[in-house]
Amino acid sequence: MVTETSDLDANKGIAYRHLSLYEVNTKLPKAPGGSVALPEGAFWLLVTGEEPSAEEVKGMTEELHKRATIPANVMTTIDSLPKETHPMTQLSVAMLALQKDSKFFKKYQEGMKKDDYWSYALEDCLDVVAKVPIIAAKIYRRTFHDGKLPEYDPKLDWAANFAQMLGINQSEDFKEAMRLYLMLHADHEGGNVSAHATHLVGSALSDPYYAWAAGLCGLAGPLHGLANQECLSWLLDVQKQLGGQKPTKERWALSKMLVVFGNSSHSEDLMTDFANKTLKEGKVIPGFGHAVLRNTDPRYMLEREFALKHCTEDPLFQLVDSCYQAIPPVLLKQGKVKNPFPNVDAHSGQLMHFYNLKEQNFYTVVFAVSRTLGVMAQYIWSRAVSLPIERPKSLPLDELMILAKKH
Ligand code: NMX
Ligand code: MLT
Repeated sequence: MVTETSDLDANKGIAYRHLSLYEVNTKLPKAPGGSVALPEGAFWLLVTGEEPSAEEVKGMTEELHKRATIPANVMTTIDSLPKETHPMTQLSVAMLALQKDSKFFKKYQEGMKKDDYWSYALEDCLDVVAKVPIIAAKIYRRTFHDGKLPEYDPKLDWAANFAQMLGINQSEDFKEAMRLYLMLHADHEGGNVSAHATHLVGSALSDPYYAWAAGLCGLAGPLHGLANQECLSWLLDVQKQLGGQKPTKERWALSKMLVVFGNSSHSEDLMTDFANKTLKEGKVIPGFGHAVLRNTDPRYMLEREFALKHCTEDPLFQLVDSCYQAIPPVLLKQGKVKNPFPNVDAHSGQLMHFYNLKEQNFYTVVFAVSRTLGVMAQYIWSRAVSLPIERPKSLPLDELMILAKKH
């Protein structure tokens, strides 16, 4: 596949336009007083290939504010869904409801020239990026709270406004955690399930709304975006096994020492037991392993660094930290996993939970808000360089066997 926006190295992790996530986080403009790169700056980088100035990021934020309106019929469509509908389903439905206003679709019907595809794709993609956090907040408020949606605040940046619209935590720290989260989940090259699905559907010249609705359905799978929800449930189950007792500092220190020093009493370690039990039940340990990465995910490491600054006392962070030490040896021992190390989903849930975003069913929607940046940047480029319809040849098994024998 050809993907302009980012490239995943098995050991070093994702690079946005050849900049590692650490470089992105250091070099790109921050919110006043903040220390985390603004996600709309990452979007600028992904789309243009150039590092934006503070002025350019401010311009991008303002551009998104101008487009941040949701037609009443889309809100009504969301409200017509039963509240217990999974938030990812609500988001996919909302994306299709927004499609009515696609500029790409309209222009195509009017006979748009091929050379103009990219510019109407850009229009739609900016609209989608601007609207998705409001839709996500709306889904959150109606599903888990009183349905009242806090006012949109155009004085805030894209991520901070999303954080405040969730209506659960107005602290600067939560806004900063949200900026980090949305910056680092933005893109993971073209082959991951949601980006690939978006690309595939877009290659039929379905507009960005149709394409991202397809991608969202892929992101909703437990081996992909849903893993952060699953991972937090898994961690909370471990916590429950502790008998509801708050783990003492000493307990965690001991647990880490046992692992670090390769103590043979591993099997007594709760995490190890729990991990083994999960494997015996034929399940995967969510948040560990990766189809491409062969090392700890740098997104995990950036979230860990943030947590070390902001929430080392959180029992759930201590649990995540113990898993970081305890689970790779269990997976290595099992012998079939190509990458026993944690991916980003092993940490994200803890951060959200710490800032009072505790409804796990919503976590994949937060991932989706961020990933909108990457898949939309990819869509613009796919139309700009006229990538063809994606239509791989398939073969029945017997023909493949014949081919294999020939080689
Ligand atoms: N726990 C248990 N078994 C695992 C795990 C894990 N975390 N990861 C891989 N395996 C198994 C895998 O199921 C396969 O088993 P089998 O041969 O019986 O089919 C075997 O190890 C080899 O798999 P790999 O080649 O290492 O991994 P693959 O590329 O097939 O899958 C994932 C990659 C990410 C789907 C897999 O590692 C996994 O299921 N991880 C847990 C779910 C998860 O964290 N997903 C999130 C990915 C990141 N994201 O944000 O989307
Ligand atoms: C992602 O961020 O999309 C995941 O790590 C999955 C992948 O890259 O395959």
